[in-house]
Amino acid sequence: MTETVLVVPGDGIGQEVVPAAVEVLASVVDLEYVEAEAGDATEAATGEALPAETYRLATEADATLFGAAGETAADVILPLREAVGSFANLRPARAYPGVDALRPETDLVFVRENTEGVYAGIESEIAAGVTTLTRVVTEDASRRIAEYGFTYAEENGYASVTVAHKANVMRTTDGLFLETVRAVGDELGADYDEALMDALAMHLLLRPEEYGVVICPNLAGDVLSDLAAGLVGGLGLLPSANVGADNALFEPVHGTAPDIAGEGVANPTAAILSAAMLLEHLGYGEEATGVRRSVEAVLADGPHTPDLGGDATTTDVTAAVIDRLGD
Ligand code: GGG
Repeated sequence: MTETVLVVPGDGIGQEVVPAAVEVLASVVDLEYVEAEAGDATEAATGEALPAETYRLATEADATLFGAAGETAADVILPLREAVGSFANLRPARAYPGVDALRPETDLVFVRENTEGVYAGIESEIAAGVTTLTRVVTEDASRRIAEYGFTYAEENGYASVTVAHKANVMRTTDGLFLETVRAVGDELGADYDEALMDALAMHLLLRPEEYGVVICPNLAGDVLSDLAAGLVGGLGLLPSANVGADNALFEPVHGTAPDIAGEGVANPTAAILSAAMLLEHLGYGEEATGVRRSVEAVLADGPHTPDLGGDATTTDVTAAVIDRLGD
């Protein structure tokens, strides 16, 4: 049976890097693609950022490849993650030979809680000039992300696991998160450290080699992974998987990059590496490894887009990745 992949490029450079990733996918496996709309431009044209049809297609597809959303991110990405039943957002951040990195020793994977925290979407204006936000943390979601994070570290050979939190200030919500992650760690006999997320930001910058898997609440995972992108050469390099029980959505960590959108010079690496994660999810492990190796070869030898100091276009880099698949 040919698996169906829903393709949602979204806005800005999503329109450039997602077709590039699909081109790479199409050159390694035979999949069926269904394209759907979402994002700022869709809202401007139809009044809805995420049409019901796009949501439905995401629930039915075997996997979704998403690009980026700008101002409508909360109306698009959060429901799409929910459509695939995602509870974990996996964001690997590693340095590559050939890419000028602030910290070449970086090899991190953020395992980010993907359903609640301050991204639960409960905000109000309770009076003129006074706004509130409700931070949701449940034992169930904390347990689920902890089990996923510890298991991921074990299965992927990461010796270091760190639990990021701010339980000294958000005593009730992060208190429950930390207590639950501790309980799971103890049940699994896992070895792990705990770190206050603000101090962790500094330590990741100074000594990333001391860290491996970082289990974190939703907002912390979003922020710390962007920090890690800065350690390895930029957001153009970070893929991600939004993992559910049996469905998943894959997207580059970067957003729409309006400053370069439409110029044809966006780095497709993050989207292509997200496509490699999608291949793995669909059971094409060998093909996923082939795509990763090819991306690594191109990062090592070029061509490079301007964010990595080169003058290549998105099309040049994509063609080079496809060309090196046979190496
Ligand atoms: N492809 C990622 C994207 O569109 N990022 C924009 C953004 O605001 N993301 C928030 C999140 O990942 O939770």
